[in-house]
Amino acid sequence: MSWRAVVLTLFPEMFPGPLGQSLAGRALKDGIWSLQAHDLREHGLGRHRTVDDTPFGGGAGMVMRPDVVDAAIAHASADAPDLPVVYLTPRGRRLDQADARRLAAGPGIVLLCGRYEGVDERVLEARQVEQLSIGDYVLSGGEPAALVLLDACVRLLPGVMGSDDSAGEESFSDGLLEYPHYTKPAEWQGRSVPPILLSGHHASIAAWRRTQSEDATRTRRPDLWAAHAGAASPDHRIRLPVSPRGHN
Ligand code: 6GU
Repeated sequence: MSWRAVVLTLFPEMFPGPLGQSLAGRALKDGIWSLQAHDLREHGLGRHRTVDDTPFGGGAGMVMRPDVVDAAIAHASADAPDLPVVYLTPRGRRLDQADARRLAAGPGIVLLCGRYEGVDERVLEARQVEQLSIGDYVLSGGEPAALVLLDACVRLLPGVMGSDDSAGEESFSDGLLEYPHYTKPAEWQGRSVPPILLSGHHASIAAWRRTQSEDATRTRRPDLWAAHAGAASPDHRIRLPVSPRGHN
C-alpha cells in the first residue's frame, strides 16, 4: 500500500501545489504516495456552511467549531482508520527530522489545517490529535506548514530520493549541519575552491568536511551542537579540561 496523505482544509486548491513538482510530484505520479485534499466547508453547518464561531470568553478572531472538525476527521478516517491525525499550529511542538522519519515510516497522515484563531480544544483532545509547528513565526494558516511536513516525509519514502547516498550525508542525519559545497569553475570571480577538495586525498577531504560541519553547527546552531555533543559522549563535558581563560 502506498503512503497516504489526507489534508483537511478550507483551501483545497492549495494542494498539491509545489508537491506536484520535482521529486514529490514524480513520486505522486508513480503512486508511491497519494494526496487527497478535502474541503472542511463540506462539513459546515446551515445554508452558509458555517465552520467557525466567536470564542467563549471573548477576544479577537474566530474559532473552528469542534462538531465541524470532528465530522471532517470522521470522514477522513472512515476508509483509513489507522492514520495519525496532526493539527498544524504555532502552539504545537516544533517539527524535527525525527518526526518526519516517524510519520514517513507509518501508513500516512491526516493533516488538519486551521485558519482563524484556531480550533476548539475539545476536538483535539477527543480525537487525540498531535499538534506540530514548523517554527517560531506566525503563518496565516496551516496550509504552508502542511506542505512543509509532507515534503519532509515524502522524500524519505522508499524510492523517492534520486540518489540514496544524499539521504545519509545531509544536515541533521547525524545532528550536524552540512559542510559547504563547491563545483566548477575551480576559480570564480577571484574566489578559489578550498585546495584540499582538489587534492584527491579522500581521507583528508572527509576530515576537512567533518570539521566544517562541526564548526558551522557550533557557531550557527548552538542548540543543535549541545544536543549533538551530549548524545555523542554523555561524559564528554565533565572530562574536558577547562582552560584558565574559559576558552573551549
Ligand atoms: Cl503549523 N501554523 C501556523 N498558522 N503558523 C505557524 C505554524 C503552523 N508553524 C509555524 N508558524
